[in-house]
Amino acid sequence: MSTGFFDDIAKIAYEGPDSDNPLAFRHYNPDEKVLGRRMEDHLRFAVCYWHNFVWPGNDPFGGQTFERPWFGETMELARLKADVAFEMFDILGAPFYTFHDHDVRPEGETYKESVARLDEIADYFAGKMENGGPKLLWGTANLFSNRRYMAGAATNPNPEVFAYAAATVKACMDVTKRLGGQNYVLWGGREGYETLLNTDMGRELDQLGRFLTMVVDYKHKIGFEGTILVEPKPQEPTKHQYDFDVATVYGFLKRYGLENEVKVNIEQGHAILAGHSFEHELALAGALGILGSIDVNRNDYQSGWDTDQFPNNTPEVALAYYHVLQQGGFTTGGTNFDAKLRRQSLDPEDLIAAHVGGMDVCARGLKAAARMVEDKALSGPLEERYAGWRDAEAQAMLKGERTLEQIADRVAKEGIEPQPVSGRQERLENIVNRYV
Ligand code: XLS
Ligand code: NI
Ligand code: NI
Repeated sequence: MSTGFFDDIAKIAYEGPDSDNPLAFRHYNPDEKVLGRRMEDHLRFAVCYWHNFVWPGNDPFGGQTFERPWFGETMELARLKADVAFEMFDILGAPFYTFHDHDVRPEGETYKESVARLDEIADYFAGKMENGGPKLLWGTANLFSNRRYMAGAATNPNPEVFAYAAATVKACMDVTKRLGGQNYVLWGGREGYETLLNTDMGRELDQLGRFLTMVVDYKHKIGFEGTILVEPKPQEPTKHQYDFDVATVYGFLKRYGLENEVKVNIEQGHAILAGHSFEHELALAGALGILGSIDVNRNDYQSGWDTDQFPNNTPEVALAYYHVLQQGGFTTGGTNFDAKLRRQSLDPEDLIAAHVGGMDVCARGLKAAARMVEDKALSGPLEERYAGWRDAEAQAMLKGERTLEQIADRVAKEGIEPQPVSGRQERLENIVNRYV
């Protein structure tokens, strides 16, 4: 039986670009083939639990603005929340969802009670996931909201907090595996510092390295086939977060020997906070072989906060998917809407409209990116730019078959004097604009 929360909003259908129905897809057409793969299988959309069903609309200057019938700390309300959530996944035709333990059940008085409640709600989810229901893109543990984590989880100066966090992650991995989750995410919300005056950075990094190593060991022990993903973010809530950006995470993984075990979940807003573009982070992760999944959203470019708005900039999204496609597309990863309404958007319909718009922008971006791939619009010029490296002598230098002295001899003997060529940036920008 329906909860009635979404009233008479019907399942969203694809109606094509000319439709004037505010609750229809104009671009997202799940079965349409893009580069030989169904659009739904390319984009692998996930709806997140926390922004939609947990956040009350507060900001630093004001409290709750949303009034939702499931707000409250009982298991009965947690089931009502699940009923509404799965109704929304169904209305949107979202193939996946994501959650933190903290989002889906009230925390218990003890660790044991919290785990029992998580297990109970996971059973409830399992029932809703049967018969073609949505799948779990990833699960994660909230290791940042409770005051016990104020000085970090794995990086806490108190080993009891480290142990509590480890126990909590174990329980969340168990549930993620049981629900067939395709990834497990670790975002280190408070794994960082507020001030170096009370922080031993080397020690904290070693704690984090140990923690992640145990997560990987446990994944293998229980035969979890999903991918372990770390989600970089430079700051907020801490002043400095250890998983600053893709480059920093890669260095960290290398140091602890985890670079073949762990990939990254890259979020647009976090890239911006780190002073990068989204495509910078995606291209770098691709180059390093650790691109796993994306959290799509957008930050306000003036405010400087992680505003988690729904994506609405097609050219930006197109370049993001271009880099995803360059990596062969998603395998276990997908497109998670880590995005929330503005606090004045009170209506149930706002929740649906926000996702419909976001899904359409992503679909448009994907289609534009696919056409650029097909036409070799960017890869052609790129190949040409590096064409000199195909030369046998150039290859010999790269393979380590030449020394500095040998190269110096050749440059002198052949009288090599390199001539600069145009980088053609504006011409390439014009090309991209023809597609988006
Ligand atoms: C917060 C993060 C968080 C993760 C999951 O900024 O984006 O929502 O995606 O813990
Ligand atoms: Ni975020
Ligand atoms: Ni995120």
